[in-house]
Amino acid sequence: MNSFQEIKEQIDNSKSIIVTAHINPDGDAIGAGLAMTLALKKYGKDVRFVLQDKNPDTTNFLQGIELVEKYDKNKSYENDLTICVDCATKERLGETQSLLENKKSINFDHHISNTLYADLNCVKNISSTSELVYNFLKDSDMELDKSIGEALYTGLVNDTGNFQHDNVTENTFKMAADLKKLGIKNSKIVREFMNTKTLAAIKLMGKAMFDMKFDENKKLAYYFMTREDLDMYNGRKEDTEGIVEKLLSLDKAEVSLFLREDTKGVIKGSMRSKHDIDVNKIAAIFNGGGHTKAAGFTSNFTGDKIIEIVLENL
Ligand SMILES: [Mn+2]
Repeated sequence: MNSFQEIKEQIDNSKSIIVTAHINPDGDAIGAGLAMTLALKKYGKDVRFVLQDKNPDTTNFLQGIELVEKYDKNKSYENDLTICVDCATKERLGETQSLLENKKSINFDHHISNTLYADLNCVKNISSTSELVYNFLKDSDMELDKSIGEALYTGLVNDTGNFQHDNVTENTFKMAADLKKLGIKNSKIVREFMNTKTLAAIKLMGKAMFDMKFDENKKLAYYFMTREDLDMYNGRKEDTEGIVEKLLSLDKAEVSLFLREDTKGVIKGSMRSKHDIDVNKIAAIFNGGGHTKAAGFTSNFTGDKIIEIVLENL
């Protein structure tokens, strides 16, 4: 693992930097990536924020979000350093993994399943990549401002479920206090980012809750959302945010599984755990990963087959 100092030196020695993050970016990927981009800009660096996929609409309120560029494989990118945030494997970068070829690379992440794929790796078991990036920026004496603070706070809210998970430490609260001092509006961020839903998202949540299943033996609450379900409400992937957490709220559930058919034959799985069940291990069966209490995977098996395998392994 590389120190903040080594990473800072690499940044200082680079002329042109691209920050990137995982496909289907969530609030932490956007928060950490945007904060890094804005802070390096402020520091005087030539820096761009390039992603395979668009940022979720719930992050449109962030100042500087227009800096997000969609990766274009027909363009050549002349940067000499690529910084990856919140991305456990090279593959999860999607198309932007080509930005690691023939360039120096840095990997900032908090997933325990991280494969340390970059030249310099900074991976820590911490609430969020946003907390890690914050620690790095502070350690490097880089100046923060309200826009950077709001990006970082969005990442914290995303990965801690607005400060309700076990991954929140004393340091996470200290960071939040410091961001508040920068003038961030925490209630605005939570409303815009977490508590604003599309009609499709509300309908799909309702459908999932109505049709969910519970396995008494394995204490698994689960739901498989087919492509037809999604299409019925013109739902997009991001309209299913929060369903896996809601499934886990069932009193008797210890673990939850949400399956979503992204395209015919390709299913995205998300899992959450209340206490001791390690869902990172279950996700690994499908070559996925994440954290012990929150993990995900993508599979070509049928929904029924995935449910069967998960139940067998619980
Ligand atoms: Mn994260």
